[in-house]
Amino acid sequence: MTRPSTYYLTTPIYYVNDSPHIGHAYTTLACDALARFMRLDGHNVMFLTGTDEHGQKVEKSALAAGLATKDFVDQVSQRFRDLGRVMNYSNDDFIRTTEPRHFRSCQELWRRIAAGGHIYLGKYAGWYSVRDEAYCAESEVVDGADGQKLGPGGAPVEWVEEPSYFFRLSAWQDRLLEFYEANPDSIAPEGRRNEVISFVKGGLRDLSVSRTSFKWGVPVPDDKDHIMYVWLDALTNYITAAGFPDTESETYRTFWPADLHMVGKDILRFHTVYWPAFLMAAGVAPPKRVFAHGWWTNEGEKISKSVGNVIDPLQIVARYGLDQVRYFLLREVPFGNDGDFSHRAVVGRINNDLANDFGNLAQRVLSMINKNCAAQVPDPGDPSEADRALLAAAHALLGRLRAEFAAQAFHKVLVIMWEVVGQANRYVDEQAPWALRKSDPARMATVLHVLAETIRHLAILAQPVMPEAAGRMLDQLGVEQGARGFAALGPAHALVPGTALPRPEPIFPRYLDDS
Ligand code: ME8
Repeated sequence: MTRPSTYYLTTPIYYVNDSPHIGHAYTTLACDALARFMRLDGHNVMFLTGTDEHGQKVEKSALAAGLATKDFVDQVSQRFRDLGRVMNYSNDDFIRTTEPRHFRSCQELWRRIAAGGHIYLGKYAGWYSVRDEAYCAESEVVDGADGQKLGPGGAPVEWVEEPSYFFRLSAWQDRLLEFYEANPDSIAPEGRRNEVISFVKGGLRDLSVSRTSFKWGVPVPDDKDHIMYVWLDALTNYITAAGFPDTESETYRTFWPADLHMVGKDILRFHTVYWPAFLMAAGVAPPKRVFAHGWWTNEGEKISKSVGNVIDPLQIVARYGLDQVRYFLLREVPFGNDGDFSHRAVVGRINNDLANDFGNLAQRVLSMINKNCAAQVPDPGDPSEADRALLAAAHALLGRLRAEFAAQAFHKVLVIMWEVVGQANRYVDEQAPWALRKSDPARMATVLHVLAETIRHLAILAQPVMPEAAGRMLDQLGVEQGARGFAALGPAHALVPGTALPRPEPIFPRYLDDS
């Protein structure tokens, strides 16, 4: 037997300074849909998420909460795990940067970078944004209200002067540009790639990679006065989970380099400039691809704690239903673009796409089978041209979706699936199986079989985005657990006539507006 191909994908690891919000839920959701798709398509998948627990921002939040830093990070990290359960994420691992395996990995990466002569001791004197955990060049800093200095993202910056180790990032400009050139898919979408290339072409300054003014971090090997810069520590999580520094281990050899780091556009530079440079300096292969998605706003406004409009994923799941939220987030916005979360938009998607289009299709067909075919899969008979056309569209879905998942075009996946939902709804209207019940029961059976087969394809393919709802739909079609992978798509695994079906229950109820 040939070994299945492998796929390693990661989310950012989230700061534990505060509870998770919709933005965090979104990134991990996108990865979850992709991980599920790849597994159902027969790949050996490793899907990683976790929490970023060091640095000044987290330390300050712990202080403000009046808790010991370790107790605070334990508590908040747990909220991210809990979110994972509520959102039905299928991650294979959850990494915390406070774990021993991660200390070992960071320190070994540092040693390898240092051994190559890429690190030197100096002194940092410049601006630092605690909110972004980022150094800011003088030219990036602007005056805000009350004389407060602000960094490029609008976050306050403070003047820092301290002994620091530096990474010779300036020496990596040409090699990074060569890497981008040789690997055109390594940064997506295209606009983000261009942004990174022009940033690197503008010249790179050496990067401060250690801090001495506080202690909440991974100690620099052989120099107890320094802890590692939180971004060097955080980025390293991706190789820690793959087993680094045990580069001969099965996991590492199977999964590194990662196939995809999914991130938000705010942290693109860290992932596409610093991270590949650190890795290349240590003699480790860089990740194959970084995709930077867009930003969610709430009813048109920037989501921020100070505005008080942070969207709690637990609340929206309780209000709208889990798979409804999963569908909405991936369908509403072309993946990569910014998007707006509004109650109206969510209700529109639930009532139109899910209840009217897909839910109603399944409910109509399954009820007719229940009533008119003795609750058994009907006999396919001889297909007509119209039957073949609909089935052909259903059979063609996998190939089309593969291409869209490979490009992380989640919204297109759903648009394509709904084309077939629409086609099936038109077919029901044209074939009017209810009118055939008396006049031509054999033809009615054929029509209902074609429809059930189409729904089987749609439900199998809907599992990555809506695992629970699609699973219930497959239950209602009598599809066994072992026949839900993509290997079961196509005519060879068609529903078997005579299979008893349970009583159909509506899967996507309408949302009755309460606002
Ligand atoms: O940056 N819309 O963690 P973080 C969409 N620890 N996505 C959003 C969002 C929004 N409004 N807000 C946040 C960090 N996100 C570092 C990462 S990785 C080695 C270290 C998502 O808690 C988006 O994925 O600030 C963004 O990149 C991430 O949360 C930032 O999470």
